Amino acid sequence: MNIVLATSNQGKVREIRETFHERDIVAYTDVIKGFEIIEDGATFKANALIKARAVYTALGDKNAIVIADDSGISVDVLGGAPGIYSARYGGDHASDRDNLHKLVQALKDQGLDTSPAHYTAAIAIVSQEGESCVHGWMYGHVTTHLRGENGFGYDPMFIPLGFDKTLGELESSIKKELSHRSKALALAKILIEQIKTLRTHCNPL
Ligand code: ITT
Repeated sequence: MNIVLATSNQGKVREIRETFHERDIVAYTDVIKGFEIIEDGATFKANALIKARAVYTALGDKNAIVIADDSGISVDVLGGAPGIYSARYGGDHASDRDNLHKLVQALKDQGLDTSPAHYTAAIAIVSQEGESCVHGWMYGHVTTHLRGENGFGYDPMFIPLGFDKTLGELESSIKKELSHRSKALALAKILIEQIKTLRTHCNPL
């Protein structure tokens, strides 16, 4: 079973691989040359489907099952920003660090050092059986006091509900239990199992 991840974000690749425990799960850039995908959808779902479709088409392998993750952080006092623009918040070619510091500054500009916030992940699955998309969320708050090196992206400023440490400080096993991505992947796994069952027991479409 070829499960291909339509992402070039190594943080996502690591977390998705840990969840699936599958050896035959590969990043698409390990199979074909990476290419730019224009994420011009208006929602996480639309952008996840855009990425999964683009990679499924580029692979040219009809048996592939392509998974894409579109995700981001939404901060209440900023009206939900950066949301779907999380990867580009600090500019078109911004690094994770640039984005993080821009968000810290945006909070400080409001005279605040914390706000309720949440992460969203939309996971799209594209295969010859069709297209689907599932979601997961993680609630908590953001702080301007960056702490820890674990995780990636905005994790050093995000404190999950019920905790007093950032995802940068918490063990990766805790993030795995709580995260938006883990919740969406749990649903995605069910759909992938159905595809596997269909392929094992039914005639090819
Ligand atoms: P791909 O499109 O290649 O998958 P990307 O990094 O551009 O990679 P997105 O467009 O989905 O992915 O942007 C997600 C942004 O949200 C990016 O800045 C991440 O750092 C951030 N993000 C998403 N999930 C996160 C998580 O679990 N922890 C920290 N930051 C996260």
